[in-house]
Amino acid sequence: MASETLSRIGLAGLAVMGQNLALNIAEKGFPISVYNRTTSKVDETVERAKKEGNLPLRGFHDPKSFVLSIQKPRVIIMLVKAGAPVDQTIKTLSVHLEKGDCIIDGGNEWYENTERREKAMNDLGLLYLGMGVSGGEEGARHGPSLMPGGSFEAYKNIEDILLKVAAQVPDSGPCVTYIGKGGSGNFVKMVHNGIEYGDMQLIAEAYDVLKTVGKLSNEELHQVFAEWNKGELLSFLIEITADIFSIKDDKGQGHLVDKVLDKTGMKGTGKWTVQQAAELSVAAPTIASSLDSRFLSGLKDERVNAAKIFRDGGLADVLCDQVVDKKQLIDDVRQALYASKICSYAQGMNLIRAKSIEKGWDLKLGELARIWKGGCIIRAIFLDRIKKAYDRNPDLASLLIDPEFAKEIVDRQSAWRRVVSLAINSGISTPGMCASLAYFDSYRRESLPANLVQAQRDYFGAHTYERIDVEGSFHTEWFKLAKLKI
Ligand code: 2AM
Repeated sequence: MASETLSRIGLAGLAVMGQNLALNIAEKGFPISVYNRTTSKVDETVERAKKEGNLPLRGFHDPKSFVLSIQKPRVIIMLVKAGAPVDQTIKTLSVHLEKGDCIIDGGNEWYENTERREKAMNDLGLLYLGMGVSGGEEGARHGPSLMPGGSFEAYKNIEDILLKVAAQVPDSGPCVTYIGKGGSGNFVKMVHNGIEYGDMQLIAEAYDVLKTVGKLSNEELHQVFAEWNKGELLSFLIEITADIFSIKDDKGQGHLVDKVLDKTGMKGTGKWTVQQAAELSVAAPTIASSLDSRFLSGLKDERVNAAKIFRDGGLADVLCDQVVDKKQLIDDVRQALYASKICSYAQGMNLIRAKSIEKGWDLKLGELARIWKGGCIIRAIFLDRIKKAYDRNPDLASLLIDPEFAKEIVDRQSAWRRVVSLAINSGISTPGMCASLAYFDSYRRESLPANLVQAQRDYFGAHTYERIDVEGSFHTEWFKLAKLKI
């Protein structure tokens, strides 16, 4: 095949994300070959490429001709289900690849799988990248946020493509950067998803307080969120939330949101984030509370039963019948949401930093905030502030103590406490907002009651303790002393 007829890049795996990313790459002027195990999806993609402007995309039904249609060094992006399908696809493709060629996994893969595969590929003389892709269908088609990690050489081979296909943010550039070595791209994407869980939970709590305590209608909620989307909370998630409140039910009366079953699904990256937080001994209570909330949401039948038991037992929803000043409540909830969000991002960023230190990845937290400003689900104006905080001080121990964020929290803390207190007194759970506030209240205190826990540990387990006034490690026979006193 003459080199001018070869494609610049290949993409295997043509489900929603794969199809859209392939069309995006083709639209940016990079001839692309595509392949999928089930060939009907190949034909579907070729049809779409024709319809969407005769884009330079060619489909292949067999892996060999697919691989051979790509110019060397070959680069193939793979967007198949994480886990075993990735291994199977690598096997299918790699037999036709040659030294210096590269496979990029664009799925939500566990970072250690990427590291294992990178090693195995290296042994064959092949390069490997694990690339987080965020932005859903729309992002993949028109500009996602890309988080590539692994072989730097492989990254350099396709940097020109990635810079063009990624979301473009004015004054901030394309939403892609080389993340770091090994599985760092997947890890960062995983934490991004954990942060996304936190954001969605906090927004849901704001909705619950406004709806259940403030008695706001869906029309009012639509207006409130649309208004919030003009200020400090401006973000994709607030925008889509405003939209959701405006949609009428197509199968009956009222709004569709009220007909959606209150059970949240999940695919695993949030759980991984919380597991990693525990592994690394990093507190991430807001993200953990969002995961717990999804678990509890899944217990619909149990909750229906429990609601009946407590209603029959006399605990009715009367708690929610407090009279509140709507305007004040809306303003307070906005501030509580913003302050809670700062704490959630502080947790996510510290988790990434802890992993970066453990693995020697040398990740740049400010750069991550920058590439999340567009394309991805957590895109928000607020990320610019995070980037600036790390620009001011790359070694910032926590976003909470950046002078600007510290001031923002202090300015909002009265409203934040009012909302959380009101929710607690009304019997409305706000686990994310409460977790964020408790995180802040623990972090900002010079002294915690941990002295007592350490004393207990020394009492029953001789675990020793340190003193505030004398260096060293101490043990006390607490039991004997207590008995002597009697
Ligand atoms: P399919 O269309 O042939 O099912 C998301 O499910 C994507 O992963 C689809 O493109 C799907 O291909 C692909 N996929 C899932 N399991 C796979 C496997 N074992 N081998 C190759 N591709 C697979």
